[in-house]
Amino acid sequence: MFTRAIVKRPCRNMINGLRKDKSLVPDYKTAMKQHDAYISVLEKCGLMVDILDESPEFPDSTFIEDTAVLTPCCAVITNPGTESRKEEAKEAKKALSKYYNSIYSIHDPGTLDGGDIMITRNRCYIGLSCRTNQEGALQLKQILEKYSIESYFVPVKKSLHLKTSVNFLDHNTLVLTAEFMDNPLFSKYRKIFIDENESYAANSLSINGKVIVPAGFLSTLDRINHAGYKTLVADVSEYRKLDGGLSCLSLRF
Ligand code: CIR
Repeated sequence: MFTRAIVKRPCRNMINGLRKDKSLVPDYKTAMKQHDAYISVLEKCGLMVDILDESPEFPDSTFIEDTAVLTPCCAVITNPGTESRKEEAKEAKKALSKYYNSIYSIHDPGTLDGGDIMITRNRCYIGLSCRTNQEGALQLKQILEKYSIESYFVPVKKSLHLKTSVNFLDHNTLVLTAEFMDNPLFSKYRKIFIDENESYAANSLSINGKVIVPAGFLSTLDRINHAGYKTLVADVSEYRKLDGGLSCLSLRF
């Protein structure tokens, strides 16, 4: 069970955020409305939400998931794998020190983004991506070993992050795209396959028995409902323009 979440307000400077497709420009006002609605959905899942103020100097800082990895036993502050985002992690440390006694950090030459970390009941899958390198993954593995959490490294070739394309729901189930469908590391899970044209919805977010699905992906919504989950929908179209999904907008613990 999760009881809390931390989110961070987007800033007007989000239009300068990192993204693959520079022709897509988020609308700040719409993004703010979507952020309010996202917070309400987290509250509907039973979470108390801390809201951090915007940081205009960091256009991508609303994607707070990338700055920390949270487990019931400890928090790990990341070392984001892109220069413009490194400083964001400092604020995460401050915000989490209220709630965690054991806080670790990933250090250079290791880099790691929270979007590459998928935690199931007692396992941690670490995506080796353009943001998370082998050294960062090894540092996290060593920290989590102290808490009997086993780590598995997953090469990520097509997606920005691991959780762009695979996410853990309760009941031993993954939602995933073709990129990971046949990966032997995931063979023991029940799988909900996400079609290529809805691949963005592989970043659906499971919280306390409910699954939040991004708005506009009806086939995925149907499949998750059919698999027996209660679903909620949140529109995050403006964050999608910056290659961010539902999970990146919060830290949950
Ligand atoms: C970035 O490229 O870092 C941001 N524009 C998007 C980060 C998305 N984060 C995530 O998927 N965990």
